[in-house]
Amino acid sequence: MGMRRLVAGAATVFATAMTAGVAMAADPSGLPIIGQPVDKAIGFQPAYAPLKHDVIFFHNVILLPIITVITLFVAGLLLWCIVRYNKKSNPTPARWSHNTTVEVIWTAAPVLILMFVAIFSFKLLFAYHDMPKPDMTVKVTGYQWYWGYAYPDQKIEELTSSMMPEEEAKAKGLPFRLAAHDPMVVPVGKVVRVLVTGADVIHAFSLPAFGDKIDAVPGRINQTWFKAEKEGIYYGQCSELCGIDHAFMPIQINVVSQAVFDAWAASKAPKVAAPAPAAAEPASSAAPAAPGANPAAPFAAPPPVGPAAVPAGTPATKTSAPTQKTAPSVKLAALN
Ligand SMILES: [Cu+2]
Repeated sequence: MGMRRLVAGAATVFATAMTAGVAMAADPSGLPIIGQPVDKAIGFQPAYAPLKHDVIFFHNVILLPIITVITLFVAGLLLWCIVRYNKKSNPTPARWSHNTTVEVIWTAAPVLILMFVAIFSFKLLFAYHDMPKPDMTVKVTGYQWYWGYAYPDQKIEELTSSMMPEEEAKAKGLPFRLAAHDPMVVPVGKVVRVLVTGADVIHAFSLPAFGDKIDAVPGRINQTWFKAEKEGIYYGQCSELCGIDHAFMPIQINVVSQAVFDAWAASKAPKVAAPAPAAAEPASSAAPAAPGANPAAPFAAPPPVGPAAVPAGTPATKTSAPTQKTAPSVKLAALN
C-alpha cells in the first residue's frame, strides 16, 4: 500500500502542482482550511482519507495512462490513413475487405484492456463497500436546502447546517457558499460511518477530499465512510440537482482532535444533567440528603417549571412527526 501510494504520488506530481494550492487560511477556531477547490486548478483535490488515495491511484496510475495511449494510438492511425491512403498518394486502392488476424486483435485487445481495468475498478468498489469497523456514526439528512447531522452514539439530536451568509463568511475570512453554520465535527484518524438519507427530494452528499459521494434518497439509507487524516476544515457540496437552492447547501466537515471532539459533543448533547446544579442549591441547605437524592434530582427538582414539566411525556411522543427539524428543541424544552 505504501509503495502504491508512492507510485500514485509520483504520478500526480503534475496534477498536484496544479491543484495543491492548499489555502492555509484559518477560521476563528484555528483550524486550517484544507479541503476546498482552488482557482485555475485541474485534477483532483489532494487526498485526506484512504478512499481518496485509492481513487487518485486508480485514475492517475491506471486509467489516465491507458486512455492516453489509446487516444494517441487512434489519432496516429487516423493521421497515417489520411497521409498514406489519400487519393493522391494511393490512386489504386486494394480490393480486400477482411483480415482475420487484424479482426481477432482488435476484438481481443479491448477485452484484455477492460479486464485489466476491471481488476482495479472492482477493488476500489469493494473498498467503498467494505468499511473498516466504524468508530462512530453520523446520520446525514439532505433537506431543501440544508443538511442535518445527527450523532446517535453521542445522543446528539439533529443539528441543522445551513450556508453561512455572505457578509458573515467574508467577515470571518471563510469561503462564501462553502462555509456553513453548525458543520459536521468529527475526530481525526477515526473511521466515521456516514448514513445518508433525504427528507424531501434526492440530494447527494459529497466530500471531494475524502473521496465520498453518495446519493441522499428519501425512504432509503445509503452508507459511506471516511477516516480523515489531518485536522482541518473540509468542504463539499450537494451534488444532485435538488431544486432552486441546490447550489446553496454546502457541506462543511471540521476534523478535530479527539479531545476537542469530546468537548464539542458534550456541548451539543442533550443537557440531561443540567438541572442538577440548580437542584443542588436547595439540597445543600438541607444538608447531607443531597447525594442519595441525586439520581432523581433532574426530574424531582423543577418547582419553577412545575405544571409545564409534569406532562413531559406528551411532547416527547410527538417527536415521530416528519418535521424533524423542530424535534430537538421540543425535546430539549421538555428536559429543561
Ligand atoms: Cu441538495
